[in-house]
Order: sequence, then C-alpha cells, then structure tokens
Amino acid sequence: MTEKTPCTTDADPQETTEWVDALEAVIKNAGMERAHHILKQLSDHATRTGAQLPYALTTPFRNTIPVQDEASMPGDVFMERRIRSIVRWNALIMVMRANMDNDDELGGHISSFQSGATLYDVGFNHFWRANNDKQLGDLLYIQGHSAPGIYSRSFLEGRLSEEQLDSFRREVDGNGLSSYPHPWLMPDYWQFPTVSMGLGPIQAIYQAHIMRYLSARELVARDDRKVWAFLGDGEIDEPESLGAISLAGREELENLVFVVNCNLQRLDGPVRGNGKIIQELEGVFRGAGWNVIKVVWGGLWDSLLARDKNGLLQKRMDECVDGEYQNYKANGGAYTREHFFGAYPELEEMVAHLSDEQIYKLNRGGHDPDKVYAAYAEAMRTKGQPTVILAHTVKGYGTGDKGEAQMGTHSLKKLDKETLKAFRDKYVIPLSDEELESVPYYRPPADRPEMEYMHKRRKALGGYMPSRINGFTPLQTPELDIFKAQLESTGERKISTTMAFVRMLSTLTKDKLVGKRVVPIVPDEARTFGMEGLFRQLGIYSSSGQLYEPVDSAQIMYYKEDKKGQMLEEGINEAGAMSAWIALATAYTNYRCPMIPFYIYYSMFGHQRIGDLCWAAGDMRARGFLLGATSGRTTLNGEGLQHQDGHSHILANTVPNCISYDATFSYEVAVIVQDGIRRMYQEKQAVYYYLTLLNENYQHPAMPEGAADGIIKGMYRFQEATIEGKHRVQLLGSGSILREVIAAAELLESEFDIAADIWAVTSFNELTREGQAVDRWNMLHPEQPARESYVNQCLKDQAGPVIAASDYMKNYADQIRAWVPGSYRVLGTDGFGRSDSRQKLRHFFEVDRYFVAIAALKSLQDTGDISADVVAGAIQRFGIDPEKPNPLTS
Ligand SMILES: Cc1ncc(C[n+]2csc(CCOP(=O)(O)OP(=O)(O)O)c2C)c(N)n1
Ligand SMILES: [Mg+2]
Repeated sequence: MTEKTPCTTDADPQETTEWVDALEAVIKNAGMERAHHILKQLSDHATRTGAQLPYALTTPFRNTIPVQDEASMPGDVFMERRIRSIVRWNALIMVMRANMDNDDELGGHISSFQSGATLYDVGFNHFWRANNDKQLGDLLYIQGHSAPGIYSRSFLEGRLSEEQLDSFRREVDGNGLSSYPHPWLMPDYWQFPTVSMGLGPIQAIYQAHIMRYLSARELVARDDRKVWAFLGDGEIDEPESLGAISLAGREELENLVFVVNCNLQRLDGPVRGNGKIIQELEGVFRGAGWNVIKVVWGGLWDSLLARDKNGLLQKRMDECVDGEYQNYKANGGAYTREHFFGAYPELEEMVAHLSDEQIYKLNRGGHDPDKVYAAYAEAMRTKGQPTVILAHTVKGYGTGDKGEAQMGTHSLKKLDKETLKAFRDKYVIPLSDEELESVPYYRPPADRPEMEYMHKRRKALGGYMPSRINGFTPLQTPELDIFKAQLESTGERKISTTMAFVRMLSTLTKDKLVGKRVVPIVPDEARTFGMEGLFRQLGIYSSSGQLYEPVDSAQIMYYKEDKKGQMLEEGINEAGAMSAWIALATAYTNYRCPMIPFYIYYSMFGHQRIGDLCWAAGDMRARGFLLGATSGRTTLNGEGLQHQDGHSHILANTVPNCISYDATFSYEVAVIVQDGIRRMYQEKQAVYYYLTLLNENYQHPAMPEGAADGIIKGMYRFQEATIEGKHRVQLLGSGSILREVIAAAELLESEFDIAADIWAVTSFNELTREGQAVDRWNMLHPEQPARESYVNQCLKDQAGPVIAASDYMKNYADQIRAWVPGSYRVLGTDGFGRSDSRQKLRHFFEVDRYFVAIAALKSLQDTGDISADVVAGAIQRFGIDPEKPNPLTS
C-alpha cells in the first residue's frame, strides 16, 4: 500500500495523508490481519453511528496481487515463449487451412485462442496434473471455441498428426478433430462439452461440489485436485454462468478455479462497451464469497504504476470504459498516447520517454506469463474459497490491424499474406516467405530444447492433457428379484408408480453390490414425490453437517443434514441438480468410480427446462437415470398449464442415446430400472435413461408371465380379449392412459361385442428407433430377406384395426405408424393443459375410455365392419358433443 488515494476532491489532503500513514504503519508493524481488524472495528463503529459508508465490493482497476507479493515463475521464460509461439502458429494455421481452397467453409476461430494462449500455456506448463495410473488429473473446462489452440499443443506434443490437424472439422471419414470439445466424437480426448455458452461454468461448479460429496462419502480420496473452468467474458451473460456461483462460495469450494478471459469482446462487439466487465465481475464474485484475483496489467506497466505517486494513472485507468480500452489496442500507440495518457498532461509527461511502439506494447495482464503464473499460484494456495481469475486480454492478440481488437475479429478465419508474415515475425517462426505460400504447420525437431522442455514439464505433471479415460470396471447388477415386492400385485392397495419407485430406490441403496453408488437427487421436490423417508434413512449431504436441531427432530423421518449424507437436495434449481447428476453420471470416467444417480423432478421441468444440459449429457456419455415424475398431461390434474407435461417423451427422444420409457405398472418400472443398471454399468453401453413416473394411485397387477422382454423392447400383450366377439380390435396404451384403454376394452366387449386385445406400450420411442433401424437395414440390403420390426412382429397376426392412446402428444404414439399393419388411429393430449379432475381432463383431451372406444368403433366403420350409425349412437350414448372444441386450440 504505497500509493495514496487521488486527492483531486480532497478537502483536507494533510489529514487524509495522516490516516493513510497510520494505516501503513499498522500494516508494517503489526501485519495485515491487525490492519484488517482495525478497519473492521472502524467500519462497525461507523455503522452503529448511522454513518453511510463508502461501501464497495470492487477495488481499483489494477492487479489484485501487488508486485512484491507475486509468486515468481520457475522455469525458462524463453522456452515457454517459444512453445507458446509455436502453439499460436499451428492454432492459426489449422483454422486457415480448414477454410482455404475449398467451398466447404468449415469455419473455426482464431481470435479467441490468441487472446487466451498465455492463460492456457501457463496452466499446461506448471499447474495441470494429468490423469495417470497414480493420480486423477485436474478437470479442465476449456472455452469451446478455443479448441484449435488445444489441438495445436497436442500436435506439438506428438499426440496429434498433421493429417489430423488437416481433418479439423472433417469428422465423417474418421480420425477428424471435432469443432469443439465433444467427448462423443473424441472419447479418449475431450472430457467436457463446453461450447454451448454457460454450460461449462455451471457444470464446473457442480463438478467441484460432487468432488467434495464423493470424498465426504469416502468413495474417492480428498486431495488437492482442482476443477479449472475457462470462460469468455461474453459468456458470463448466460444465466447459467453466474447462476450457481453462490453455491461455490457457500460450499467453500477451494477445489474450483474460474479463469475469465476478459478480452472485452464477444461475437458482435464489446461485452460492456460503456462499463467495465472486470470490475462488474469482481463485485459479483466477491459478493458470492469467491477469492477474486484481477490480472489487469502486464509487467511493462509496473514501473509506470510505481511512479504513479498521486494516483492519477490509476484514476485514468479507473475512469476509462471497455469500449475505450478496445480502441487503444485497435488503434495503436500514438492513439493511446493521445487518448489515454493525453487526458492529463502529467500522464502524457509520464510516458514522454516511450515511443509509440513501446506504448502499444504496454501489455495486459492476461498476456504476461509472470502475472498469470502468480495468479494461478495464488489460486492453488487459496483455502476455503473458490477462486476467480479475471484476466485482461486482447481479442485477436497478434493478428495485427486485421484482427486485433477489431469489432468483427471473432469471425476471423484467415489472415492475408502480409498479416501472416507479420504474425510469423512476431512469433519468430522459422519459415521463409516462400514456405508461407503453402500455409504450413511448424513443428520443431524432437531434440530441440523447447520440445524437450515441453515434454519435461508435462512429464512432471503426470502426462498429457486433455485426456479422457473411457473404460471402467463394470458393476455387477442386482437380480430382478431384488424388486420382488414391485413384481407382485398390490392387491386392493392403490399406489402410484412414484411410490413404487421410491421403494425401489430405498431397496437399491441397501443393496450390497451397488447400494453405496446410488445417489437420489431432488430439486426441492422430495415431499411432493413422497421421498421424505429417505431424508433420515440416507441423510442429505451437507458439507457442514447439521448446525441446528431440525424442527421435526422428534419425528422418525426428520430432516437430517449430514456430512456423509447420500442424498442430494439441490434446492429449486433444475439446472444445478442436472449438473450434479451429470457429474455423478460421468464419475465412472472422471473419478474411475461409477455412480448410479437418480435425479427425480417434475417432468415438465426436465427436458423442456434444461434440455441443453440433457443434450450435453448425451455427448458426455453420461450413465444414470432421469425420472420425470408427476408426468402426463391429464395425470397431474390440479396443477394446470405450466405443470402438465404431455411432451417430455418427444423431447427425450431428441437425445440419441437417451432411452425413454412411459411405464404404467410398478413391475414395468422394476424391469426397466434393473435392465438399465445392467446395460449402463455392466455392459457399459453409453446410454442414459429417462423414465416417467405418475402420481395417480391405482392397483397394480402382478407381472404377466414372460412380459419382461417386451417391457424392455417397448410393448407386450398385457391381456388377450376375453370374448370371441363379432369384430376384433388391438388397443395400445401407455402410462396412466393404459388404464383407460383397459376400461375401453371392457366397454367394447360388454356393450358392443367387440373383442379387444390390450397391449401395454412402455416406449413408443424405443419401438420407433427399432423400426427405423430395421427399415434402414432393409433399404441397404435389398437382396437379403427383409427383417421385421418388433411392432410388426407383435401385431401382424392380430386381427382388426389398431388404436393407440397416451397422455402425450399424438406424435408420440403416431411415430410407429409405419410398422403397424392395417389401420392405425392415435389419441393424444395435444394442447395446453389446465386444472381439473383427471376424469374431466381426459374427456377434454379426448383420451378417456369413451374416446378410446369411439376411436375403435370409427376404425371398424372405416374398415367396413360396422355402420356409421353404430358410431354415432355411441357418441351420443357416451354424452360426447361432436362440436366440442379441439383441445389443441382451446
Ligand atoms: C448458448 C450459446 N449461444 C451462442 C453461442 C455462439 N457463440 C460462440 S462464441 C460466442 C462469443 C463468445 O464471446 P466470449 O464469451 O466473450 O468469448 P471470447 O471468444 O471473446 O473469448 C458466441 C455468441 C454459443 N456457442 N452458445
Ligand atoms: Mg470475450
């Protein structure tokens, strides 16, 4: 604290100086802690007297770590600059080559990585420990569109070939490099998909949280492994980026480091042209309990700042907005002299000895390896708090007047010849002008000192990164009879599939084979789903245990928070709970500890609310169960339009490796869950499950003999017609509407002498995928005997038209039309939900037993089996108004 506050508006500068001197003396003689104590006392006293304090969460626009406290970087600065320069070069070249001499316009980004190169390089050289036999590596969430820079380093390390770099964004023929980090496409390399802005930060927070959860439960060792997340300053505007930072502060996640690459620009323009993104973020993160390290200025500013005795330079730094800072880098040294330093004659004087070139070169903190090293070292030392590093950089750094800090630099895909030459010169790449013609990569021979240095650094840190471990030791699946109770009839007792599921979950947690790995996750809905019994049984994970006596402590099922709690209660926060689920669902790779997470939520707030995370989970090869509870447009009756889900199965099916089921009976849930564990954890299939659960109570029959196979495939004959009948129909039903279908069969048989076979459809989605796969195979193998879809196998020998009804949009059941022999009619719940009784809703949405019966009769009319007046008579008898408005538009 050698500088003084600017005195421009100071009524009594001498008095101010005395106070500042007194403070300095305390710091010098008694230390920072003592100074902190005195300031706190003064502040408390002032507050008690009612004084308005100049309360600020931000500090001046300068580096948080004073020069004298900077940890100094070990190693060879020169070697590191060489490595970084070559990494920069190849990152640029691979994007240029992807867009050269072809009409494919494959795209890619240059400017983002060039702004962040030092931030990555210092991490790779000094901090990030790799995965290997002895250690679990640090977890890196890389800014997605900086991927070329990461590939470039791997190329230098010899992990990727020139051919592979040339296959950047050319993946179809194999061995290509994905545009962005995608574990699905590069399962041995990328760990986390981050390019959908905001998903990286929220996932990183929950990753760090789950890391603590797993060690608290003694499933993995608690060590100093860290989660590092790189974010763009523009990305910060995504609600997901900042939405969970208070959790990290509250949970004291010292294993988490955010690095925000503050190049002041996003895609279209400045992030905060009229303000200062670094200052804004400092306040936000500090308020959330983070350790904030600003890396604003590079070392070349140090001597100027040291000379800034009256604080005028600081004042100028504080008053300039980001739009101006962008201008200084875009317009060069003379412009900066005039517009930045020129604002005050004293400042102009201060830099009179510097050339324009030297002024231009006054560097920003994020481009100074020493400053970055000091910040990272501080982050590594920090205890009891997550750290955010706000690194000031220049977008398009090094790309000259075509790219550096230019408004459109984000979309820069190539440099012209002259700019490329200048780039080569700046980074001293040993390629001649002629050689540049072919836009070549450059990799020094293996025995060059910089190459040896680079390998040595990585060896010291345990190997190369990024790297993802795909394999894991399979789990042994419990036998189906673990769920014996759910396979039997409930007799007179009426329960919901949710209740049945909760019992299964409880049983699973006690299982010797997998019990410890089961993690129930709820977003403040446990009571809604009747899961409060698990609070006490499993305990709710809390890093601080339970510091209070819960108000319900006298009850058996009290609200028990516990340091070793098994259950996760993530609050009203579906995105957070899903991120926790993802961290657990990928624990098989990131912790080499397969976990079986069950995230249970209102089905309406799943794929619809957090669909992008569901998509990312597929990319990440997540393994686990999502449970969409209170599902069905007419089954969740009172809650109305925003709650009643009639489309989550349509959305679930958009994720290629999400297997989805709409079960009716508890034995179906049991079969699906047991088989899911087998497929995901024993057979190691890269899929995850979405299963809807219902809150309607009814009696459940025992599992029909031999039904398990059909339950898994998506349909089975639940019941054969009980009469011969004049005519016959095939009725299909799923979820709660299967029960209306069963009732409709009774109506048809008893009142119309029509025999009705009943099929329970557990997954129209799975049936569709299988049918499409069969069609595809048949198309490509015209000379082979055609294969038969499972739907066709089930229905081909059955007489009569087929009618399907579900509590989902008609499209859900309609998907299987191609494989249904003969006539097919579908009922579903298209339209906005509303509150009422289930009975009324099913009438309104036209999926109740009467509509199912009418649909069957109409189909028989269309096949010429019965006459129109029979159908019309039934419509009248069932009290259905034919002019009733269409629920789709009501
Ligand atoms: C959810 C989402 N919206 C939009 C985009 C498109 N996009 C990719 S990069 C980018 C700008 C990023 O700016 P910033 O976060 O500041 O990163 P920088 O490139 O400046 O480091 C945008 C809008 C995206 N990838 N994801
Ligand atoms: Mg940016």
